[in-house]
Amino acid sequence: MYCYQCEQTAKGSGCTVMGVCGKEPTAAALQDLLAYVTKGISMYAHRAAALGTSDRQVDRAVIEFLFVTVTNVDFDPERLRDHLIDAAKIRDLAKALYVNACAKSGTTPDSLSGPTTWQPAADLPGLVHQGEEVALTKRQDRLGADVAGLQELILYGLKGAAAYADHAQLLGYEDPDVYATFHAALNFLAEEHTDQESLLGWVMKAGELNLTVMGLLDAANTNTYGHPEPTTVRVTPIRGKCIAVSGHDLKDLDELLKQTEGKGINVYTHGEMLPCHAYPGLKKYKHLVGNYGGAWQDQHVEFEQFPGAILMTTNCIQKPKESYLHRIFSSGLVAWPCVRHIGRDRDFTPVINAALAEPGFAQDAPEQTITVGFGHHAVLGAAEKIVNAVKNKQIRHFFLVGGCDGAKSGRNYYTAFAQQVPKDCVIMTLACGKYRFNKLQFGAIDGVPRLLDVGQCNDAYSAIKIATALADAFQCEVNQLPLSLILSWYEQKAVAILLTLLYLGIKNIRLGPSLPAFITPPVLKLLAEKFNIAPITTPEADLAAILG
Ligand code: FSO
Ligand code: SF4
Repeated sequence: MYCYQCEQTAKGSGCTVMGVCGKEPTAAALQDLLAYVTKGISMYAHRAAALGTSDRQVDRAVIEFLFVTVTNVDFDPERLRDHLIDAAKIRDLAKALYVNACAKSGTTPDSLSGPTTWQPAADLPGLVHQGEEVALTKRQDRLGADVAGLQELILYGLKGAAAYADHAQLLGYEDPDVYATFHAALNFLAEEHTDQESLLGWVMKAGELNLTVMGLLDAANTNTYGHPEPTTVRVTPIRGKCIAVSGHDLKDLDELLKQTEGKGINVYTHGEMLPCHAYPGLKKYKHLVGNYGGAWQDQHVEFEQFPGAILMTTNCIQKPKESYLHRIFSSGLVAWPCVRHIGRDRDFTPVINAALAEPGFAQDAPEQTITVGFGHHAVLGAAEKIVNAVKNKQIRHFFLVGGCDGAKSGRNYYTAFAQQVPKDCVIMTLACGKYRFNKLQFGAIDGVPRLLDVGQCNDAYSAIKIATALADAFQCEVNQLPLSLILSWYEQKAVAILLTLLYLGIKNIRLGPSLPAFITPPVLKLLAEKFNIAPITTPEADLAAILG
């Protein structure tokens, strides 16, 4: 196997024997094959779209197949095999769509090769072999590391955007143009273009696509559950039976809350579910009692100690320990061998029964709370106050300290950075990286909290809206605002967000804890020249450089 798509990749260069995330070579090969075949589906769908026809089943499947291959989503060879069998059927559907559209328009279908001609092997070892044949290393040998790295940069951006598109789709929000752009991008990758200019062009287009997708998801979330509002969340347990819900899927949480109502079970958010407490449509449930634990990488310890059932709705799942294997469940596209899966009907009865069979928390812990819910609607509602505070020099600078968390020790940087931000500066944060400092006390500046939790990683859209509105208020460019972005990345959703920021022309981003292995030195040089993107150094040096 060879995989370098996430930040924790082995030795900072690539996982070869086994994924640091727990991905085994079998699953890695099947994921490589799924990504390859998905490109083939899009080759047909892209051509069909050019002739004015599309198929929602094809569109949605492409999004799902990409999401399946995101880090920490699907580790189960059996489930991956099922996806591949589906992929062959979807590919045939896409082909028929294209051939029929050609017949209608009187054109001759292109004769396509590569991933369009794939036929699934009869068994799992055969599929694994097919996956090995299309491994990234083969492309690196054929096209060189720089070109392959740029292709992967685009692919990872698409994977991240697909995760967000899938969440929006689950709430009924779709956009045919978005699907068409996914197909066009995957077709571009399938055709293996090698010229740097067109590759960089698609890097930017992937960022633009993700911006549209995040906007769609923002509309989906806020139209379905209302605009997040500043909300106090309990972060210590209370007595009683319990379920912890992790991941990013609001609909799963909503359905679980409906099904647990009146059952004497307290529901806790975990990880990226924390911002859900701020949505009127979710906070209305009295038994959504609080947030449990920290970021995803602490789950081995925290899930072991949690005296109830656990539901993983999206990434990031880690190999469950024996001690809680009987009470952890997956839903959506998440899969781990031996972990019980909740189907598309969202019948959470097994989760509820597992929670009732566990002891629950024996007593209330002393109450501690934090405040969440500073999405664009809430922050822009206070825009005048914020703008005045800047004009009066009460607020000197804004920092967006956000992104993913992870296990690397270098991630302490983000805690130290937040702690060292001067008292006349405001910190906005989002995604799971915030657990490094979101329980510290930051106080307020004239009623404006110094720590504003904007939401999940997908709520980077909110941060962009806030920055753009501030730039409008000050009649300047976003790059001229007293705003600095200090980002932490882990998986491909963070890559998608980074590409969106680059597409928007945002400069001077500081990125850590390490730089992506798939960005080769020549490409990094290019990005550094164009966007002045730089690795984090030390909180002291970075703060001094930013604030002068
Ligand atoms: Fe974190 Fe995991 Fe939200 Fe990621 S839980 S690391 S960027 O999947 O998605 O921030
Ligand atoms: Fe390694 Fe990350 Fe790939 Fe997992 S997803 S195999 S940790 S590079």
